[in-house]
Amino acid sequence: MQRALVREIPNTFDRAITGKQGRVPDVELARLQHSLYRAALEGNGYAVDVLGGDDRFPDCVFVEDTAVVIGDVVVATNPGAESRVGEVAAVSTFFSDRLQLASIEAPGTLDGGDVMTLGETIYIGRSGRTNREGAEQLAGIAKDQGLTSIFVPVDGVLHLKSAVLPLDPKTVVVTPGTVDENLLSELRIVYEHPSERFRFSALPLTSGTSLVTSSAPKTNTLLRNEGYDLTPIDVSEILAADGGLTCMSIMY
Ligand code: CIR
Repeated sequence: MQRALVREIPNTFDRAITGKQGRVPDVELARLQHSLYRAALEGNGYAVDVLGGDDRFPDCVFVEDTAVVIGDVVVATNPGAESRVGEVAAVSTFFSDRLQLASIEAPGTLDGGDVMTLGETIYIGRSGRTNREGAEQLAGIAKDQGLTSIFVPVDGVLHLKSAVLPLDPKTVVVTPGTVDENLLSELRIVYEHPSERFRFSALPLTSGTSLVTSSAPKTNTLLRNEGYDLTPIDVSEILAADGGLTCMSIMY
């Protein structure tokens, strides 16, 4: 059975890191939205494991950034934001008796939001959070698992997956002008609607539908017209903290 690890919203979520000046997430609404996200995963056949939130770490709900699963290996990251480094321990402990453990070591830094595995290729964003050493360490681990790495410089956005969202193993939705699209030449690109920049996020599920953000209705219509089955959900308070749909779970 497909499983997903999620982590609850801490009481301190209104102090999560955000580039959106003056927009403070509403903690209670975020909790409601998070519970609907969990229910959507369960409704689509996932067994959901839940770690408790930790008030010392306002961003801990964004569990994706703390570990990357590649085959039977889970790579504990070294997050690029100092305030998030302590989030990793609980996630590593969770996986320690389930998968083989590897880790990104300082001076390498890496956030899981910069990692996108499609088929036999792993795209690693080189962002403000993921430095060259971190990207190279992950590429080495991925190579041992038979995957080829492509480094993608990411500028002006938080993570690779803030701007490039997989929909299926061959297709990504891209926010125009954010990455060098030559690096994505193995993939088919669909563009986020220009009036919805950074409001689209997607999480393809094994049931065949993709969770998508209801805040990007024009992009969603475009994708439906291409035949994608979409399940829109409202995650306004998650977007307010610069999160999206991939970042709240680790599939394993
Ligand atoms: C941060 O700045 O680290 C959080 N406020 C948002 C992290 C989002 N993570 C992700 O999309 N993978």
